[in-house]
Amino acid sequence: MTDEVSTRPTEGAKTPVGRRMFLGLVALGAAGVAFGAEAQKLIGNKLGSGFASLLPGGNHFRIYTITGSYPNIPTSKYSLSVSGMVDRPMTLSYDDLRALPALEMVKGFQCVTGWRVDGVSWKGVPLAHLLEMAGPQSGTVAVSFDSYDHADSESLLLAQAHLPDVMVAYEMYGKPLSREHGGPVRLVVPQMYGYKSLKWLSAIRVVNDVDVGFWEQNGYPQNGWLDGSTGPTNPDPSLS
Ligand SMILES: Nc1nc2c(c(=O)[nH]1)N[C@H]1C(S)=C(S)[C@@H](COP(=O)(O)O)O[C@H]1N2
Ligand SMILES: [Mo]
Repeated sequence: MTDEVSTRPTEGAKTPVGRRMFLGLVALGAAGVAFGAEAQKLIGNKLGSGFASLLPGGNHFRIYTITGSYPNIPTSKYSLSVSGMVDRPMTLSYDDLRALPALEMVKGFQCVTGWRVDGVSWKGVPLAHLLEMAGPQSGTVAVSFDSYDHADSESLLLAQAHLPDVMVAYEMYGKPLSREHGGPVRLVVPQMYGYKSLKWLSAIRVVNDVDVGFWEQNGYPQNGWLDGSTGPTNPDPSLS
């Protein structure tokens, strides 16, 4: 338990400012349960791109890991399962993924703790394409994501998961995605805060209920829209 508490703010473990901001955000997140959209707006204002400019060392990534280490998965051993309530469950190898029609995009990346990186180029497969291949069954509402770190987890509403820029990425800046950044394969959700972009992606599961992910259990909003981005949101106010 002690270990759990100390690993919670790991998002900012290497950046003391980030750690303080994280703890502040947990408080704001708790307020979010009570005040919903208002609190989320407050989070956006306090920690949005404007705030990022006040932090030292802008425009570069911080490397985050809940566990304190990075899973080591050779591409030859990598596999991604797409399962749950789907008509065609599948397991894809790294080569399978690379053989699918690829999407390339350049997007900003922003963490709730305030840092932001502009112009990040990614290459991968649109999540919508994988979902189409697997065939979500009727009555399903969300997609859950698991990590090879066995610690982080995330989820998106099915409608959010179908946004055209939500990507299962295997390249960053024109090179194979590095281990630190979640390689061989991570999720990238450019219109939401960075915590939604789960690293070391191991499984995609189509489900009929929202699984509350790691960061959400620690106070981050389920709908992690960046300031200025909106889209389908969960109607359950406790998951706003
Ligand atoms: N598996 C896993 N994925 C993760 C995290 C993590 O700790 N573990 N941190 C999240 C957070 S809070 C952010 S801001 C981004 C940071 O991505 P980076 O480590 O590539 O900079 O990864 C997200 N995905
Ligand atoms: Mo983050």
